[in-house]
Amino acid sequence: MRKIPVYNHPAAGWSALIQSSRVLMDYKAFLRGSRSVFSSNQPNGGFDCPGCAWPDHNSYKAIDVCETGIKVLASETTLRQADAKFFAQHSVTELQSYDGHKLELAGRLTEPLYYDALQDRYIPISWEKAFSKIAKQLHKLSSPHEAMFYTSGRVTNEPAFLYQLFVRLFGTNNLPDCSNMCHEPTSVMLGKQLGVGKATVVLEDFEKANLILMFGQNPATNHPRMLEMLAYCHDQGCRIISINPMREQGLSRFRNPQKVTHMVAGGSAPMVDEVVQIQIGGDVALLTGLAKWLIENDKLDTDFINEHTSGFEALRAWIQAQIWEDIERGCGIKQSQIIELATLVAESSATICTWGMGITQHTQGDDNVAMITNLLLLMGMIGVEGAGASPVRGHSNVQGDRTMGIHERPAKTLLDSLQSVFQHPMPQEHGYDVVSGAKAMMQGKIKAFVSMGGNYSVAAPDSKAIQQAFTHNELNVFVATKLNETMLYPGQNNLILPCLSRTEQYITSKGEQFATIEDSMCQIVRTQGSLKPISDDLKSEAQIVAGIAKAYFGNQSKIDWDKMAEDYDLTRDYIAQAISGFENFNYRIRQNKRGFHLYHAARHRQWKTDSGKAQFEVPKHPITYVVDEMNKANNADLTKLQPEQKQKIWQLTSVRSHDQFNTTIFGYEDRYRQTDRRDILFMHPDEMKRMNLKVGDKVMISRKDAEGNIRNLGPLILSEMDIAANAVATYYPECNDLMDLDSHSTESLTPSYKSVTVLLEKVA
Ligand SMILES: Nc1nc2c(c(=O)[nH]1)N[C@H]1C(S)=C(S)[C@@H](COP(=O)(O)OP(=O)(O)OC[C@H]3O[C@@H](n4cnc5c(=O)[nH]c(N)nc54)[C@H](O)[C@@H]3O)O[C@H]1N2
Ligand SMILES: Nc1nc2c(c(=O)[nH]1)N[C@H]1C(S)=C(S)[C@@H](COP(=O)(O)OP(=O)(O)OC[C@H]3O[C@@H](n4cnc5c(=O)[nH]c(N)nc54)[C@H](O)[C@@H]3O)O[C@H]1N2
Ligand SMILES: [Mo]
Repeated sequence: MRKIPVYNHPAAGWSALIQSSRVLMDYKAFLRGSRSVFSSNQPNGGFDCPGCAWPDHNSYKAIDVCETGIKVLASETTLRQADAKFFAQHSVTELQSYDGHKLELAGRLTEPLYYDALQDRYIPISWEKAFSKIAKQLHKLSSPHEAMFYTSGRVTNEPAFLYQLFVRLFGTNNLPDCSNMCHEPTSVMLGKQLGVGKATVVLEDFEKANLILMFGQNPATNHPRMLEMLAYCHDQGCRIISINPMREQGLSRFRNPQKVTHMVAGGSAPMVDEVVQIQIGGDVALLTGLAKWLIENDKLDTDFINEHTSGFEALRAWIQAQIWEDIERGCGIKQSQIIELATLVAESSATICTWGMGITQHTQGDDNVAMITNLLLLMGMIGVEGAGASPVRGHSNVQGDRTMGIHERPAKTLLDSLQSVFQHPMPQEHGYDVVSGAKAMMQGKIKAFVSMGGNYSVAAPDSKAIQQAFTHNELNVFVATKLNETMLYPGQNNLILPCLSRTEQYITSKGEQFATIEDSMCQIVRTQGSLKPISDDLKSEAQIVAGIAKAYFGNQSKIDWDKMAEDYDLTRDYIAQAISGFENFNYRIRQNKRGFHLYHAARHRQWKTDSGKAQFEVPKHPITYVVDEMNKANNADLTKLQPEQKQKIWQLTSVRSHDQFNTTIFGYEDRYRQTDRRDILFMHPDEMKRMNLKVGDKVMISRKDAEGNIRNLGPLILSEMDIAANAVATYYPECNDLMDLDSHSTESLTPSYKSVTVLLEKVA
């Protein structure tokens, strides 16, 4: 086997700091940015980093921030301005030709804008006129269900609560959000199996774990602050296993910016003991193998199973019916290696399973989460110290937005509660999620689109078709900090409403306001910006919701929207009444600088499920699902082909680079994967050799979508990567036109971004 060149500088450490200050310089944000870095994620006020949702560590360090956080901050605190002058110089047609990075460099939005079709430009409009235009268009709709209100997970709790309240009083549950594309399988399956769709662990559990199984996650790039915790766990003797088709370089060594010995003496800590290099989409098969061995060797926590669970017999029967040959074929891992791993699970008294997008973004994403939860239940690993389920969320407040009621399929209890607090009937019928909403827009059933942050068309599959659909809408509204592609496909009325960012001060008639977020482990913490806003013409997201609500309802609304937007204490008092777990919100958020932990029944072995017990779930797809799909596409059984014959069909996954935050592209480099461009296709060198390909070759990839249409992506440049055989990877979001809206997980409807079967062809 050929050796793959590895990134041999430890993750984080000096190179990360140098890299981040380069970004700060690039963004002309150094002064604003470096000031904000030092006040982020600090226990004594400051703001919660708008990067990822990993919790703040308790150790009160000088900086609890990371390279990604610094880039996100630089992007937010930049002095570059996409102002009226910028939009006068650039037509929308011209801006359509910009890539994500070039749009990002345009800078912060500074004043409200509307699209003038004659000039093909966005031009300034007053806030008042903007609100009344929106209200007029919303009134024109023949039903509130013709409007859709998207949210991206950076929005803090208080404005999120006001936003969902406005949308429901307007009359619809059309509240898709970025969760639909992210951890929805987690929320759905943990909800079904444990009664709470959230992590059962807190940060301190990591310190007590002796085995961490990390499924489909790349924390070195996406949750760098998690590395510090992993390095600590590793130091304590905890075993850390990464289950991933890619050997992610950032995980092999880590230099801790908080440790003088690491930074000065050049030390570093290894982090991952072993990589189980699974086939894409092979997690259910691997987990089935683990469960099979544990069941057959009497390694289960039978007391826990008897007392606390339901559905064990059905799961056991299903698992026993699975044969090792299918298990190996389904995950690409040998039985002996699976048994080694199962032995570690059996010996561990405290196991945590963490997971990311490598688990959720599959057709069988719900099954993946169900099998992880099943494993934890088999071993009695819920509700004990040092153990549990740790889905790691992406956006910094994606979990909180859901708790605040941003949900297209709201629980009856939430609607009843809102109804009683606000003395107004709430819409009962389920609304559109990201996938069904995009389809509805294409069919003309949605005529108005409002987004609270995010970049809907680019983040979702079938981007170009969604962008076309936008051009037919009667109204498109974007509440945002930065310009992005979705704003560039105008329909009849289009407005960009610029908002304050999290790093900026929010001062109202009631004084300086702080907001709150919920991290990935259910901790509610406060966040307060300290920078002077980039422009005097910005409003907070809450003020924008209030402006739209007042313009729409006129004096018919019993709610004093302005008062709630200007006084977050008042909003928090309503949240305390309407949302379970937030009793005495204003008091508790001030009691402790680290905020408070939301009550999580499953942590206490109370099961708010249909059966009243923790629930085992039998997977809905065969464990060889992905291999079968590839075989179907190849029209032959791959395993029976000679290696040189099985050349054309690949399983494609999409990943994030070190220089991006979702659709925001900071630059073209991906430090740990050693590339400096984004039109890349990663492949194992052995596979390249087998296929007569070499690094630098150009390839096109294509696939047949559910409707039988051929979709293409490329040309892409081949690059080496230690990745499983049959697997190739490229960067999100540029690949999203290859993806279609019909491939998604069963119940949670999350697009299958992490496994699509593709054909590969070399081009000149
Ligand atoms: N710097 C940076 N940080 C971010 C973001 C960002 O874009 N940039 N985005 C934020 C958001 S919203 C999110 S959701 C998180 C995402 O954080 P991650 O979940 O770490 O995201 P991805 O880069 O999509 O990569 C997931 C991993 O899954 C692996 N994988 C792919 N297919 C499979 C499979 O079938 N099985 C298994 N076991 N693994 C598989 C890939 O090799 C990759 O290592 O990060 C957040 N933080
Ligand atoms: N192929 C593929 N596709 C994917 C994924 C994948 O792994 N592969 N991952 C999916 C995942 S996990 C996610 S979460 C989605 C992300 O989908 P989104 O959340 O929709 O996308 P972002 O790129 O995070 O949104 C960035 C935009 O948000 C706005 N913004 C930034 N900060 C603020 C703020 O403070 N307030 C407001 N109002 N606006 C702000 C800016 O205008 C910026 O352009 O993408 C999904 N798409
Ligand atoms: Mo995400």
